[in-house]
Amino acid sequence: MKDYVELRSDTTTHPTDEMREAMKSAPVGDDVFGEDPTVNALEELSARMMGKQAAMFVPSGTMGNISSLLAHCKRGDEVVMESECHIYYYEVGGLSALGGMVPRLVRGKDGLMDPADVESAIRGANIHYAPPGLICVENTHNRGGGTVYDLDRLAGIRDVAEKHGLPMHLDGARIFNASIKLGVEASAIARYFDSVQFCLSKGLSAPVGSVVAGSREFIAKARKYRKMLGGGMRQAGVIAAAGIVALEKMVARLADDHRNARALAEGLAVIPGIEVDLSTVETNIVVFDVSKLNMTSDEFAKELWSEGVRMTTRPPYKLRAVTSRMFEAGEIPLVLEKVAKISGRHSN
Ligand code: TLP
Repeated sequence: MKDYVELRSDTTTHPTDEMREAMKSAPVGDDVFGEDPTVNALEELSARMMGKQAAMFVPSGTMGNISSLLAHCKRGDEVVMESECHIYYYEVGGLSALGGMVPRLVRGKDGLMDPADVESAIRGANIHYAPPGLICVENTHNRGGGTVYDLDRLAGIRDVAEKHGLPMHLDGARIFNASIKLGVEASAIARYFDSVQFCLSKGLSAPVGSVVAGSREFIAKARKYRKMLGGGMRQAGVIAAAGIVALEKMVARLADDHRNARALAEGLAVIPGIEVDLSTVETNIVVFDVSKLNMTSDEFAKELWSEGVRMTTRPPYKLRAVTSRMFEAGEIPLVLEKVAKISGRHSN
């Protein structure tokens, strides 16, 4: 019996029994010497699934993104990205603090950038300007509400990148949610990018880890930065083993999370005082607004917590619920009941 309903993040997923078994028996070696057979197997599998030449296992999505940015850009380069993307919003300013890069922000619609806006953000050779070095895209877009770029839009951004001779990096922390939503392989999304970072530790349920994929030359460069950042791991096969199970066994089930998110969002949308933009609920993230109840997100989340339901806040007035293996369809009525109870308490 669970003590509470977990909707804070898909990062809370525990490893499956099969992952724990695989971790127990994984052959290992020193990965800094390139000698861990399980890490090597995970990297080969990842490269294949992304349609790239090579891949690198990293401890976190944040390290995957910063190693990639460092490998693409030099100090003073401008990086074009969406104004609420994770790299800008939640990665401690690493691109500027560690890499001397300048974010050039493009406002998207629910996190999705228009190719024309990306093009307008790329600045020319004027002596005053920081030179553009990279275009970053986040798919699915976390703060946008798990929204998905369709392939035409990605192709449009790729055309812009090619016209201006810029590489493209994908923060594909949830690329498999996007691929399930679009009904395509992850490689069909990754093909528009020079580098891709994706997380094993979110909906795919591995306990730790992300992967960066790209050309052999790019990955060799990124490995150097991973080492600089302290991410050179040793017998990492014990965690990579769970990553292999994640990729082989856990992708298709993300559709369950999407179904649960949709049902949850539709239920929330009819509760008085709760506002949900159902058009953004494409994958496993539901964002809703409580401002009509004259409550802040922190106040609402605190009451919800004491009712046994955990969500994260999007201050000042929004909350985020993320569905994952830690949440079951059978819990939806309970969540709706608790939200309705708080809404009833604060409606007048
Ligand atoms: N996102 C986490 C928090 O950091 C907000 C979450 O709960 O959603 N890119 C994207 C799009 C992400 O959503 C995240 C994690 C990362 C990168 C970073 O991954 P980690 O947490 O492994 O460094």
